[in-house]
Amino acid sequence: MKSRALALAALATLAAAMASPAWAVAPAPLPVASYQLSHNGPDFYGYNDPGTDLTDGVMDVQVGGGYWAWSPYVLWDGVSPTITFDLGSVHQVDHIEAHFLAYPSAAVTLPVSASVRYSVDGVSFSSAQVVPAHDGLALSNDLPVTLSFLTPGAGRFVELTLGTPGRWMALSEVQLMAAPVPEPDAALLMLAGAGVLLAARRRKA
Ligand SMILES: [Ca+2]
Repeated sequence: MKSRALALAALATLAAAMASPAWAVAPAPLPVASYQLSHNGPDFYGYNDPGTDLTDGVMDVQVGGGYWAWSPYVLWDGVSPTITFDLGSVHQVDHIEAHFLAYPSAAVTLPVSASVRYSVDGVSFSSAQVVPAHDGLALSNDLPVTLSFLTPGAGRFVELTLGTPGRWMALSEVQLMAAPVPEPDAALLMLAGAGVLLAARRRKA
């Protein structure tokens, strides 16, 4: 009796979830095969990038002011770097999330703009979508800041250019977020699974 009540409760929850118009897969980061930098960071204190810093999942680390503690970040001083990501195959990108650290007393702030272009073949790129990076955000020292750039497009290659604030920028991770897609198949599969479970419990009882 108890298991039947549980199964019915599970079915009711499923039905409620399916009735919701928001039944869709939340945007998730697309796996990046590799990326290239137009400018790598300075080659001291780990300010540069061995080639994996921006996609290794390590982000929003606080540094406590120690030079070596900045090594999860790629730092640029007075340049506007272009980062070209290779997704391995063509994907639809909804928006881009870039994880920075602010440290205003050390002249580490945020980019003033982001410019994004897409390409299928890595040769011919779409025209640039330029967005302001932030809107007068109040910064404090050792503050992780995630900036979200709404620059949707499709391509295998995604080129992101960060407009320099004039001095330092510190970037730990870039996430290319997939466009959300409805997945009715997953809901049907779950419902079928619940039905099988309910039938099995009925046979047992
Ligand atoms: Ca990282």
